[in-house]
Amino acid sequence: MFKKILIANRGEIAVRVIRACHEMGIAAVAVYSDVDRAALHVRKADEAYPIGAAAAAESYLNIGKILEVARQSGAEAIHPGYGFLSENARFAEACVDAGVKFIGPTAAAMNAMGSKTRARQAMERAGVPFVPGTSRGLESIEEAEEVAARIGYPVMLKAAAGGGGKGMRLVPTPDQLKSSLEAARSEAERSFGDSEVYIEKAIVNPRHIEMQILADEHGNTLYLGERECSLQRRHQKVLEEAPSPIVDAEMRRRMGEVAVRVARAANYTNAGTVEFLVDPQKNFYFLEMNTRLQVEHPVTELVTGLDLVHLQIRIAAGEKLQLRQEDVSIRGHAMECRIYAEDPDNNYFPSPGKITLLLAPSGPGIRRDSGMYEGWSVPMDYDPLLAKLIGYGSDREQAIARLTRALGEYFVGGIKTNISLFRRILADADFRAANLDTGFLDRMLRRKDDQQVDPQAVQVAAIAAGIFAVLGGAAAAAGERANDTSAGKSVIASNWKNASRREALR
Ligand code: MV4
Repeated sequence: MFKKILIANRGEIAVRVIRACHEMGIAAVAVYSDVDRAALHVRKADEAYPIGAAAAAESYLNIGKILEVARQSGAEAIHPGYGFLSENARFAEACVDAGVKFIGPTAAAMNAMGSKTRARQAMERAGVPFVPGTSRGLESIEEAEEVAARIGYPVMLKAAAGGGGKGMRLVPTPDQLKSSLEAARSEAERSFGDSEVYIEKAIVNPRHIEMQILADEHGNTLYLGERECSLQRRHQKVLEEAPSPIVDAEMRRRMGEVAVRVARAANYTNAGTVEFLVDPQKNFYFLEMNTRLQVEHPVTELVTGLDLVHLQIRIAAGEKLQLRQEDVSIRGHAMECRIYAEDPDNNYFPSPGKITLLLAPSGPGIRRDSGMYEGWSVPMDYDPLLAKLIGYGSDREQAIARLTRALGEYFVGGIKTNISLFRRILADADFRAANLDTGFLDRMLRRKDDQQVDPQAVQVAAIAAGIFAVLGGAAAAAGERANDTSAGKSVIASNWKNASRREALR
């Protein structure tokens, strides 16, 4: 087993991996950019090294710098977390060249999945079901018209180098095909430097369900059940759960076996995720494979009782999986809320700043994977994910009840967060009935009646204003500073202002 691992990441996922290292008796090496000197992952690691300026290209994407720290610190392996270098085949290759074990799949497996058309060709050979369409780039508008007419509208144009929704275009009718193809091509060229575009039949109102897989370096490949990830906005997942409310044991076995076939076809090792689109009739189609540990891995951990990061490290160290498929079982229900530093009243725009007060929930059935602490300032340079709050229960209802209770306990002062969004989602009748698809959140956010204020909330606000008026007034009378925590700064309280506020509340 490794004695020391470098974590080439930041935030909650770096903390998550450091925890696994410590549980396994492994020393953890952190790297940090200029703005992350005081970040939580730096504090929790056994050693920490600066790697450059805030811009990710200078630090967390800087392959040379990170390998230099690995050499200097004597780390034998690197865990990339998610994002940053986690799916970069050149980095995986550079690790091999530097004699450091990359905790993840090989560069070859990443490359096999990197091009969507190449992945489709491989899956065609492996007999994996995918959405009807082409498995190579479109040569001409005539070809596009011919294929679209054969598979039927609506169709979807996708960039071969894309993924995660970038460079994708929905074409509802034939008259829009030509302009959409031109637009998709130029967007693909601009975003990926590769104008290859292919065509698929569009699935209307699909669910997004993904299967976790795990493969050791001795030919053993397992599936660990699915995650329902349909609640997303602008291709950003917001809430995930396991198991999917629509997947029964038989469908899980079929999806799992397909996912294992996908992984085997790519000679895949370590942890990976096979994404499926599921239509309203529960037909499922291979979409793409994510060659990393995912943000939402905790829901799988809670329902399987397995620690995915421990298993990743063991696999990378060359151990054989001690687990057989029949040992994997799903128990209970787990649900994850992604807590972002963003402003619900300003179209969920990022809201960096100093965390002035932090009251964190815990208690039965609650797991919190967090990268923040009170007094820390959220930098504006990275993804605004602050923490993940995960609820677990014996069934979906209990998981929702515990999560709702925990969200009520959560208070993050000084910055705006999307915590209130989850209270709305968890209270939604369609959500509770598990009527979900990838359009759910947009529909919920557009609904007017949902946005009307709760009369009780108005009373609570009035009471809070009253308390502020009295306490703020007292502070002003004593010539002290009153804390205006909502703006994250101190203000001199004005006796005049306080007097008029008290008047207004009479
Ligand atoms: C689709 C689709 C419908 N039909 N493909 C979006 C992300 C990218 N990885 C694939 N995506 C989609 N591909 C066909 N043939 C609908 C989506 C899609 C989607 C997929 C998963 C999760 C959320 C989504 C939101 C909008 C569209």
